[in-house]
Amino acid sequence: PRATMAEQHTEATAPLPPIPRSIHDISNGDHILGFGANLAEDHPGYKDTEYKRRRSHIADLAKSHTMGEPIPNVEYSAEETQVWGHVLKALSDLYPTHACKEYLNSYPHFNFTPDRIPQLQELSEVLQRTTGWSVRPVAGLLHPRSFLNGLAFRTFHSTQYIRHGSNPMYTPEPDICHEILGHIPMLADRTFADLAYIIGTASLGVSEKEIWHLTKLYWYTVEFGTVQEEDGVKAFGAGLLSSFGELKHMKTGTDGIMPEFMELDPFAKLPKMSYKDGFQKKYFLCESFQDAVAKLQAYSKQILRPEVEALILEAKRSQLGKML
Ligand code: NLE
Ligand code: FE2
Repeated sequence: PRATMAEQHTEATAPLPPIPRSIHDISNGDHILGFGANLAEDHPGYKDTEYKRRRSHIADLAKSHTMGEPIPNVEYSAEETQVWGHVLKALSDLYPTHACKEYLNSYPHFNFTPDRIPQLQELSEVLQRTTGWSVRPVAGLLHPRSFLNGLAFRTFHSTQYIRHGSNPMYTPEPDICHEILGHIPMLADRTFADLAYIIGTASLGVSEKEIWHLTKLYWYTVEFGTVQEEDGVKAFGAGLLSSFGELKHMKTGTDGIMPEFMELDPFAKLPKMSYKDGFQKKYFLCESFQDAVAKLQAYSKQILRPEVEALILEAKRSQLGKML
């Protein structure tokens, strides 16, 4: 629906928010949208007091972290490690046929094993060496503006707790399995990392309405994107790559019903995202990452604030300076 005159008026006159200049201008603890330790009634861990205690301990660890310091280690229990091992084993059977080339290419760098949950600090170090990205721990689902803004500073906000053991093949919220198996290997790929960076820079200092559209673009690419390869549709979105149930659903459907695939048009109105009601009904299918990057860049050009453009140039120059 089109905005009413009153809404258009507010949108046009509301002052735009300040532009963060560094990752230190973005908080990882002030804007948690839930999924911290306060679990909703329909969460599988709602009645599990031990699970809730763990979540709040791990959330506190994340809040205690200062950017630039090493990320606190989490001593995962045997039970938690078992959940990870279970998820990893199930997914690694699907990856060769369901994951995109870039994922399969990066995956071996990480040496994931079922008997140990990797620590964010070591993963962040691998990313710094490959694409220059960093991981920052976060207590729960961050406000979209803070989260997207982080991408502009090549920083990925990551949860550290693990999903409840009662449903390891699908969880509606991000958890350590989702971050590590879904996002980390993709962020080690240059073109994909660029795609996330473009969404990030586009989000700096823009209106709420624009943040909402960018969140959807992020959702349909970084979280649930698919790409056409010679031998079929493959997943590159982290929400697919970390869920055995949804990854299978993408390829073969559920109860005889196949999901829909649509071409990505960043300028079009994007479908509603499903958060809690299970698998996505529509996936965006990209020709290639390069193509997706070009499309997102064209969109970003339209909304990028001039101050941000200057900031990007400055960042590029100082990077070049470091390399020379
Ligand atoms: N559904 C995903 C999983 O089970 O790993 C998590 C998605 C988070 C946006
Ligand atoms: Fe995610």
